[in-house]
Amino acid sequence: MAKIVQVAAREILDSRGDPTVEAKIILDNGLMAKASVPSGASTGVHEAHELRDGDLERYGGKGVLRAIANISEVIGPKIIGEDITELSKIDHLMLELDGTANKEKLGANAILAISMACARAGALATGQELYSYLASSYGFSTSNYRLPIPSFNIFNGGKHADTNVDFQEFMIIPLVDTLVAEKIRLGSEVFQALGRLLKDNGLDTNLGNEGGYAPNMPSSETVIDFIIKAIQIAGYIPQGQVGLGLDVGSSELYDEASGRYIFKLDQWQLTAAELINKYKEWALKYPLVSIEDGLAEDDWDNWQILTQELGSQLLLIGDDLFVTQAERLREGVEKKVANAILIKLNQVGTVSETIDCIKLAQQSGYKIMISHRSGETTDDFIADLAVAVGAEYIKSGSLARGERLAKYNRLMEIEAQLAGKF
Ligand code: 2PG
Ligand code: MG
Repeated sequence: MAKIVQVAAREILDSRGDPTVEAKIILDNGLMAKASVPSGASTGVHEAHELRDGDLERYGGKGVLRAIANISEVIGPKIIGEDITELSKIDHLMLELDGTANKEKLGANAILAISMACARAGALATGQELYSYLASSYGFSTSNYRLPIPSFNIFNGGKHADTNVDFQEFMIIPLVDTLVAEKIRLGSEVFQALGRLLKDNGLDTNLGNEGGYAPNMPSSETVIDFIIKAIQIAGYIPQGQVGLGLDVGSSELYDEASGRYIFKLDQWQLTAAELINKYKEWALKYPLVSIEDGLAEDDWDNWQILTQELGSQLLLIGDDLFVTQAERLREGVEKKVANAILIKLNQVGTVSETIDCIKLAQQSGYKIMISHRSGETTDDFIADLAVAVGAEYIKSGSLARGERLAKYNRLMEIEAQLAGKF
């Protein structure tokens, strides 16, 4: 089998113009694969460590030259000569080299770039598509692929926009049982309708970090009202054909001192119990399907109550809560907290650990939503990952901006390939 002969890395820029890591693996058969890693804005405190230079002379301290050096000087020499199909072993070697609990020595950005590039190189070396290679390498079905339902973030707020909207993401979720390409068409048509509607109402149609519209708004509820109207204008039926998803990003809104969730725009200062009541009210009033990070990352007790109250009705997705780490998820399963998990490769830092977490979630009956980050590259790895593991959902932002569409376009490519059409 092919062996690694060369490992390289460089600093590239992500969709916010901040530096990030791209890695390259060259094999002894001459094949080459690359991968690049994303970066979050509303990061959970329990995420793996993203190594940045801190040298204020370059990129305001956000450079990643130390992570790059760790790849060429530390990781490279260790993995050169390894069989490329031994992905778990390579990931394990990097964990050993790092030796810390949260990858702060080498950086999760350095480790993940190599982990992903190795997966890609392995797929090339074995003549497979990445989704099929990931599925077979990690023991998932390679005959019954399921394409994930996209959750499109068409309105951006919170840390992803410099506006007055506190909720981070307002998503539309196609509920019709059809091709992924048709779900993407639906998403695009609603997105375009929302743009026209905002414009007709004198509102700004500039885009936020994830490609959704990001105007200032009179209240959080008016955002939902506009979206529902856009669904109808585009010719679809809210609830019947399209549901709504929210990422509250509530860890960012939680005030430690008062124990309250502060929503400035709506002038709410809510206890967890009051916020849960708000969600219950909205679940009755709106075609709500999912709430992500409805409560803060360490508010386990209230998460339990939220799950008891709404878990049978809604997808309650843990993002900052679980940070794609099996340990945190295990605690959640024991405490009966949430019923779905957001999966972000860079929250944990290797492909193998990501897959371990996905397997634990699946065994525990949790639904999977594979996710991008707010700072992205055009790398479309997560589309293949979602198909490989049979994830129920994927989110990759809106229906605009190349780095968001790279993932949706790849999903459509996979769908066409599986149908023998491309
Ligand atoms: C989230 C993500 C992606 P960020 O909170 O779910 O949408 O945002 O990458 O900023 O953490
Ligand atoms: Mg989130």
